[in-house]
Amino acid sequence: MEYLGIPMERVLAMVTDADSFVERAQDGSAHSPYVEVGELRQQILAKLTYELGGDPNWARKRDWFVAAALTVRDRVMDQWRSSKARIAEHKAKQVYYLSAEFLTGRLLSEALGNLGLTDSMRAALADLGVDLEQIYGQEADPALGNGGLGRLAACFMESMATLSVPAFGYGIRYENGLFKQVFEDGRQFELPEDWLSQGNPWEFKRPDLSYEIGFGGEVRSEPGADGQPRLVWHPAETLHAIAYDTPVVGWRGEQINTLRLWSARAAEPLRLAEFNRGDHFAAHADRIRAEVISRVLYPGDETDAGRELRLRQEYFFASASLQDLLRRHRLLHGKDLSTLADKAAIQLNDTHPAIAVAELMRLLTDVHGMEWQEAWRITSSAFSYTNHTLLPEALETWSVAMMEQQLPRHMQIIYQINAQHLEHARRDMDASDALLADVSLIDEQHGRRVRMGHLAFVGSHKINGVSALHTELMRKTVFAPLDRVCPGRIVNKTNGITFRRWLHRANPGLTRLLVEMLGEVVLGNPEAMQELAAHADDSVLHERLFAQRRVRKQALAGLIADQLGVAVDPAAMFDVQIKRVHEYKRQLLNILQTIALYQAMRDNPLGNWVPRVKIFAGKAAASYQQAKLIIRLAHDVAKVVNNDPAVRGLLKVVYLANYNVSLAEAIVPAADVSEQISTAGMEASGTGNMKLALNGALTIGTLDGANIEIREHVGADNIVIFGLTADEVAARKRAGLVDGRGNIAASPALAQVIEAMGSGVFSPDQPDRYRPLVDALLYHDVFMVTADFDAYCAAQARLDQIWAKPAAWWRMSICNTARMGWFSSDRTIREYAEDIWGVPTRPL
Ligand code: 26V
Repeated sequence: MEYLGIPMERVLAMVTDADSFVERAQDGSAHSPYVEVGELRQQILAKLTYELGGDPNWARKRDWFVAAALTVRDRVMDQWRSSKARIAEHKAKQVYYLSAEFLTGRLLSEALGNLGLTDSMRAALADLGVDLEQIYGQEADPALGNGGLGRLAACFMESMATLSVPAFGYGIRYENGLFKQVFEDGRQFELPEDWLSQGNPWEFKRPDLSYEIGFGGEVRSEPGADGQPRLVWHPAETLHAIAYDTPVVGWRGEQINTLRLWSARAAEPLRLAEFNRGDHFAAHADRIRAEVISRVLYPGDETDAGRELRLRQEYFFASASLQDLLRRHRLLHGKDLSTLADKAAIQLNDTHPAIAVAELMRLLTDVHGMEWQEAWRITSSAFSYTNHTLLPEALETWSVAMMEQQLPRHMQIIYQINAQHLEHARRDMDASDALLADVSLIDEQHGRRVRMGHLAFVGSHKINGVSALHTELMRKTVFAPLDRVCPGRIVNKTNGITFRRWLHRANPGLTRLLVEMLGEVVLGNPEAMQELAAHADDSVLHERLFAQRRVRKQALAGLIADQLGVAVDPAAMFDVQIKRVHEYKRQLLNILQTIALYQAMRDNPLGNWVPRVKIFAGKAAASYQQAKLIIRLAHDVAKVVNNDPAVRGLLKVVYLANYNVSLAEAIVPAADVSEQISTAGMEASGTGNMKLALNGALTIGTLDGANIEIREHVGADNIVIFGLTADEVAARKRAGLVDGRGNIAASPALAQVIEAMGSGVFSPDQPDRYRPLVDALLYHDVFMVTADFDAYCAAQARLDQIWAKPAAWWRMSICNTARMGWFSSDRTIREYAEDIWGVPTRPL
């Protein structure tokens, strides 16, 4: 086999192990963490022997992983302490990032990479007969998030440390993260995830950092110290939040921040009276009720079940985090809380921590005796809120009845906030009754519910969307009424990703090439990658990029073979859609096009088809039946297509199980095509789109979320855009144009696809299996799948044409990598720091 006339062996030989290259470049920096390999080896052995009670002759890979992690952790400790000391000394303003989800991914390679220790660690382990790459695989990938929102929080934590922004991440230490996904006959099943079962070498339990969290009970009017009556909350139930800290290592390890996750503990370990009576269940009932709060991550279900537990989770971590940051404030800046907003910027990652607005008011007024107006000034200056979705089902509301029952004092405070907010709207902004109903914190239409997005909005000085389009839609739709009565608060902060994880570590080969061609400057300043575009037509560069990609595709092909037993050709186009499964993300559109391609191949078996592998990965919420059916369809189509000799292996479909950060790290550098095909107006931003484009995949996408800004940066010639715009989608929905039958009748290809699906071609054992999907397409196609189908197929054909001309393909790929620098989360964090938080960042 050859490429551009060069034998494949030579092409592959151009690829060298590049980790070390990147790191040697890092070692040249001001902070040189060069460490004797021998010293590391000694420390690893000491950890293995004295901390794990192991024996180097018998140690398992897991033991070596833990020993290596503990060794790295020791090196982090001094920097961590000095980071904390620096903050105390400078009395610096701090960022508190409150998020129900942090999808950190594995930490060993990140810590090693950011400390510049990968090479030394590899050598030290090699001396001990251990392979570092295999050790990486021993680390559990903490699935403490559902998807984009959680991963964004992790990228932000890394960028804040890198830019020396003093920050705490506050969240929940779920004992069971997002479910583990397995397939049986193409059906998704959920198994409990168990990331802590073998221990977690990165975390420090802080039993000294424990706060009381109350629930329920009543509010009584009692005389205060001054004899005046005051409202006092007497919770019926009290439990404890205990801190577990994980260091967050920034690039080159200068600033170490803290991810502080809360775990719930019962106030009393057991009720002795019940135990002695022999009722062992009752003896433990309180403990179970308390500790279930940090037991499991909600998988974003739309079910009602467990709503109360979800509210308890949200209040639990919001309250613990605020009590903790107030304690820090008093410790560092004295008892005067009037300066709180000068020293603390509190970011609400979506509405999950929004109850914090009412909780801070309670703490400042009820507990610390501050005047209401002063407390409100501080609260609304300290908080800011990021919205991540406009989907109505994801906008949180809580029934007033449940709030009154669980958090009676907070309900009163919310009424009081609402009263002053509505008064302002009426008096100062001349709001009509209709507008007042729209901006009220209480939704009276659906049985009296508290609108948490409204609470977060009203309690914040800045509210941001996560892409230009999303922010515009926030202003025009969901938050239009609030924008009228509180104008100027909505700002845009387009998302970003940390290049350390998603380029330097996920794709060291490509990184090496970039450094070699453009210098080390690209590591600290990704905008410098722009220079690469000057080489977009360099055929030698094309060959080298091809070689890098090929290596990653071979590795992914190996993974696919191992997991699914399906052989895929690394020479084929790897066409990738990896994300949560949701109707708006339109995996179904991709599958329908796959079926159309399959049918065309069967009709013309000797056609000059571009070989393709359709690669899917992603989880559906456990209760989301339509999404689960889409997953099953992908499997059923795979079974038919992969086993049909008529397509001669030119089309393969694979669905990889249990998508998570680690799997993404394996897929992203191996992708040729990135599917970003959501119904326009529905994907707030997307961040997978950024990871894939950065690594040189060509995007096929709609004008949605950050795709629009990706197009602006990489250039319209270097991305394949198709489909209805957000305005067009909105107009169709307004006109009630959601009947797919017209679109299907107008498209012979689509009609044939739907006919096959509906008649059981892919489910001969159950011909009506896909009736719910077909019916939705025919009669209620709110996601515009049928409307966009032909345009999507034409866009896919364009990709085929480009693929046939490798020089054109690689030119486009280079322009993508070169111009994605702006999407670094360092840029995003600098914008938050400057426009929202008012904290300085260091230059890199
Ligand atoms: C909602 C719920 C509802 C209750 C149970 C748990 C749960 C968990 C998450 C959510 C909302 C998820 C919102 C989200 O992940 N949005 C994504 O945020 C990304 C980062 O800004 C963005 O790139 C994606 O476009 C957006 O879908």
